Formats: sequence, C-alpha cells, structure tokens
Amino acid sequence: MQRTLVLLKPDCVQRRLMGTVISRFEDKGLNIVAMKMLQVTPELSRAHYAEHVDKPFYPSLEAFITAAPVVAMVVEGLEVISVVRDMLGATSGLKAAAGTIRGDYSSSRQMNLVHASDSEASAQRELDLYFEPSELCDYAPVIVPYLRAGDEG
Ligand code: FUP
Repeated sequence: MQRTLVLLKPDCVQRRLMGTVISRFEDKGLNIVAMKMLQVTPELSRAHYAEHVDKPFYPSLEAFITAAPVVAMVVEGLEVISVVRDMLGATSGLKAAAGTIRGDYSSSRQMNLVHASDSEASAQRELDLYFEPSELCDYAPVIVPYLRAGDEG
C-alpha cells in the first residue's frame, strides 16, 4: 500500500472544483487518510518546488500557489502514486488527455488544478512538508472487499 501527497491548488479552490476533484479520487476507490486547508507561504512554496526555484517561471508559480488557500490531502491505495498521476494527466491542461482531471477542467500549464507526488521519494518528502505523522488516520474502508480481491494487496 502506498501513500501520496495531493494538493488542490488555489485555482481548484477558487473555481469551486474541490468537491468534483475529491469525488474523482473517492470514485476510483482510493482512501483519503488526511486532509486540511492551508495557506502556502513563500517559504513552503520554495521547499515544495525546490527543484524549480531557480527557473525563470518560479516567481510566477510562487505568486500563484500563495494567492489563495490550498487543500492538502494524503491519499492511500495500491500503486497510488502512479494511479493518481495518471488521473491528473499531463502537466499542462492544454496537453492532458480528455478524461483526466486536468484534461477535463484545465486549459493552462500553470493553473492545472492539482499537484500529486511523482515518485516514492517525493511522496515521502512532500508528506513530511505538509503533515505531522499524528495527522494521518489509519483506517480501512468497510467497502474494501468490494473494491479488490483479497490477493491483490
Ligand atoms: P507536475 O509534476 O505535473 O506538477 O509538473 P512540474 O513539476 O513539471 O511543474 C511544477 C509546476 O510548475 C506545475 F504545476 C506547472 C508549473 N509550471 C509553470 O508554471 N510554468 C512552466 O513553465 C512549467 C511548469
């Protein structure tokens, strides 16, 4: 079982798409084990986007991610890191396939609604940035026997 960090970005919050996006993850059978709304500070933005801080687009990215609250979630499931990345689609909403979250709701490279960790290492790093271990809820959804076979994990 894997966990990944998902952020509903300021455009998702402002466009009233939080419920729609959360429903996509619930409908897929994934398990949300932590969730909170917070304001990203410039300091948190620099830590989150450490690999992009020196890039020309970073100032605009920081202005965007700090402009309104975000919703941070920890989502759990089998192979959830790649499953959620596939559900989001390509980074730019202009390139993301129809049927993906970005493909269906975004027409922008920057305002692409949702962030999700792209590897086990970044998932661990990003989980630690946004959550204390005590904020994660350990529970098994009662519908698990109807989500997958017992030998699938
Ligand atoms: P992703 O892994 O899909 O979130 O995308 P990246 O790590 O490549 O980029 C991080 C964020 O920077 C993306 F949400 C989009 C944004 N970005 C820009 O705003 N401008 C650019 O030129 C490239 C990326």
